[in-house]
This record gives sequence, structure tokens and C-alpha cells, in this order.
Amino acid sequence: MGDLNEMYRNGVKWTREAGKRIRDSFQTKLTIHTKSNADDLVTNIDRETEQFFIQHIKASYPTHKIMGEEGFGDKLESLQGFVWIIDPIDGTMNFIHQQRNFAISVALYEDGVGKFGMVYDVVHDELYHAIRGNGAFLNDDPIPELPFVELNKAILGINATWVTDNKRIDSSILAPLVKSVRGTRSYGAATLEFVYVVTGRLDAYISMRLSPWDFAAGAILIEEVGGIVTTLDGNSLNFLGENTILVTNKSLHKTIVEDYVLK
Ligand code: 2AM
Ligand code: CA
Ligand code: CA
Ligand code: CA
Repeated sequence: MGDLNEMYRNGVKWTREAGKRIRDSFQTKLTIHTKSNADDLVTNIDRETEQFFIQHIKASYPTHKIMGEEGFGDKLESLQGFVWIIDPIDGTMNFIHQQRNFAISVALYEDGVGKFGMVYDVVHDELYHAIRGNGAFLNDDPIPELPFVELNKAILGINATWVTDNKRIDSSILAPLVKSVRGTRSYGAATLEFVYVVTGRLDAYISMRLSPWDFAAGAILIEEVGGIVTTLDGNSLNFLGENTILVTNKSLHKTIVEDYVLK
């Protein structure tokens, strides 16, 4: 059993190696499959990247469990023990169509408590990372605490789907919020939208449908800069299923939940 710092250094090393493999894959032909619907995509590179992590983790830490989006890890019914939560490519549609705006997300939890998390913007070679309690970093630079921001000066990350007719939320709930903020942006990669809130490029990010591998690393990072992540109605996250998500600074969290979502 290695110590936590060693696990973290290995996590960083494997993530950077996986990123290099993905950059090299741009020279090769992609195989694209669909999952739950015609727009829900996965490639051979998503699958190979998840398997790359599983091989390394199992070889170094045979007792650890792995939760990965593409299903090559363990079937988990609890978060007991050490659990690595991995999204091998977050933003697969961007990866396929744009060859940018995607990331690798890796987090380690112990008995349900986040120990470290990293989000790697592969194309820009930018690693956002944090060990709980030690602050968040972008490559070698510390990321400062989030400032106070007023709603009418805030930039909100949100997919347009959630303000049109959809099956997860009435379109009338988030439309007033969209009108109140200074502007909205949509990047199509939840883990990057999380770290944009961490670095203050966005002031809040909302999604109606994220899974643990989409937010496990980001949840650790946001707390290191004094931010907060909950479900859209302000409750704590479920790490064994899908969630709505609101990630923001402390000043905007209360306003968004109380004056818009629960109003
Ligand atoms: P993915 O690329 O790893 O699938 C797209 O707006 C963002 O939502 C991406 O981060 C995407 O992650 C995530 N997402 C979560 N669940 C999804 C789903 N069922 N279909 C499409 N994107 C999903
Ligand atoms: Ca996916
Ligand atoms: Ca994802
Ligand atoms: Ca993914």
C-alpha cells in the first residue's frame, strides 16, 4: 500500500501519459460508436484510455476499486475503501468534431471522501489539480480563492437544452436566470466547465444530468478555492447515480437556489 502522495504522483503521471496517447491518436483513424442515442458517442480512444488507467491502477493498487464511464472498471454499490473515479475523455463530441475542448478527469475517494482530483485539458497541456486541504493548482501555479461576484456581472455556463423544452426541467425555471446574468457560455465538457468556475472564467455552471465521473475531480477542486457544488436545488451529490449540478462561488449559490430554482 503506497501513501496518498505516491497515489497522487502516479495519478498525475498516468493522466499526462494518457493525454500524450490521445494527442498521438489524432494521426490515426477514429472508430465511433453510439450509446444511449444517436448523439451519445464513444470512440475506441475513450475505451483504450479507460483501460490504460485500469491496467496501471490495478497493477499498483490491486485492492482499489475503479468507477469509469465506459464500464471497464468495477460495478460499485458503495464508495467504501479507495475508489478511483475516471472519465477517460470528457467532451467526446468535442474530441470527435473539434479535436479540442475535451479533458481527462481522475479523482481518488476514500470511504466517500475526496482525497485528490485532476482535470487535464489535453490539447492545451493544462493540468488542474488538488490534494484536499492543500489548495488548487493549474500546472505549477496556485489558483486563488474565488472573489465575490454579483449576479448581473456573472457569466453562467449552461447548455441551451436546459432553457428549451426538455424532459428534465421546465424551460421557465432557468430562463429568468439566463436573462439576469451578464452572459452565458457552453463548452460541451462538464469537467472543463467545472475548472473554468474554479479559475473564475465562469462564475457558475449548471447541468441537469451529470454522473460521478463528470464531477468527482471538479468537486474536490472547487472546494479548494472556496466554491461550492450541490444539486441544482442545493442538496448534496449522489456519487452512485446521475445528478443535477450547480457549481459556483458562495455568494451566487444562495441567490441562484433561493431566488431562481426554488422560487
Ligand atoms: P462525456 O463527453 O464524457 O459523455 C456535454 O454537455 C457534457 O455532458 C459532457 O461533459 C458529457 O460527458 C456530459 N454528459 C453526461 N451525461 C451525458 C449523456 N447522457 N449524454 C451526453 N453527454 C453527457
Ligand atoms: Ca459519454
Ligand atoms: Ca463526461
Ligand atoms: Ca466520457
